[in-house]
Amino acid sequence: MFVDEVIIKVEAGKGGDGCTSFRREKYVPDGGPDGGNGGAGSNIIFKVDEGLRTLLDLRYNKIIKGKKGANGSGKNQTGKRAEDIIVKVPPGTIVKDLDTDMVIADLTSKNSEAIVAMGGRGGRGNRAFATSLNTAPDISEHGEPGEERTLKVELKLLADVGLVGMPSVGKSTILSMISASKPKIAEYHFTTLSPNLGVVKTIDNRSFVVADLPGLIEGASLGEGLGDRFLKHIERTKVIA
Ligand SMILES: Nc1nc2c(ncn2[C@@H]2O[C@H](COP(=O)(O)OP(=O)(O)OP(=O)(O)O)[C@@H](O)[C@H]2O)c(=O)[nH]1
Ligand SMILES: [Mg+2]
Repeated sequence: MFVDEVIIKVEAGKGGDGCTSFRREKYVPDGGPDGGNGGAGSNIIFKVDEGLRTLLDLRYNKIIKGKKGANGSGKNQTGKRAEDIIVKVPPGTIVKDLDTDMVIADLTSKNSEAIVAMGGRGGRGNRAFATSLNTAPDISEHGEPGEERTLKVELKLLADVGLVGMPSVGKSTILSMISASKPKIAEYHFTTLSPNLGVVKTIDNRSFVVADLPGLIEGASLGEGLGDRFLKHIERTKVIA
């Protein structure tokens, strides 16, 4: 199934708590503060996977949560930072903050990635609070909460050429002739319900991507036929045919 718009919640990990601890050594009655800082919580990262073509996987995942960083401990040990959560998305994915409509990331190129929610900073341990006036602080911080956001994730296919036309004019047929793609072809209208992509190889060994779209009819902008929402996929093509 082709899914090109998903609303999803992301909650990055909370930072680990700082630690309150004092050095204990034989023959040293008053050891100094040695509580370590907490580790950072997981970032949530979206990363392009060239093998993906739809946002389908995200659809079953209404909420993505990061892990908490480890707490600091005595002997000035900093807690381990939590591993980042990597979410794979298809090339052409645009991530917006649902509340502000601001674009957080536009993931077009191979291997591009973006942090969509930042993990919380670890809290400071008591060692970090030591000053010349207070050499034995018994305070430490909690870790900060991770960033929480509701995202609108959209996919705009990255094709070089988009095939646009009335139903049953042979758009899918053309794609099947010039590329290895095998779209459904039939004599009834609206055979194609979601975009098909095909890679066309030229004689001089270059290639380009063609998108075959559903049929467009008069009144599509008012919702006739399959509507015109799928036209967003040709916003970025170089050629519309
Ligand atoms: N006679 C003739 N028939 C064709 C030609 N190209 C395609 N067809 C036939 O026209 C019908 C529709 O072709 P499709 O490729 O499915 O058309 P489409 O534009 O993708 O249609 P939708 O996906 O429904 O919008 C099929 O039965 C094809 O076999 C052509 O050049 N000549
Ligand atoms: Mg078709």
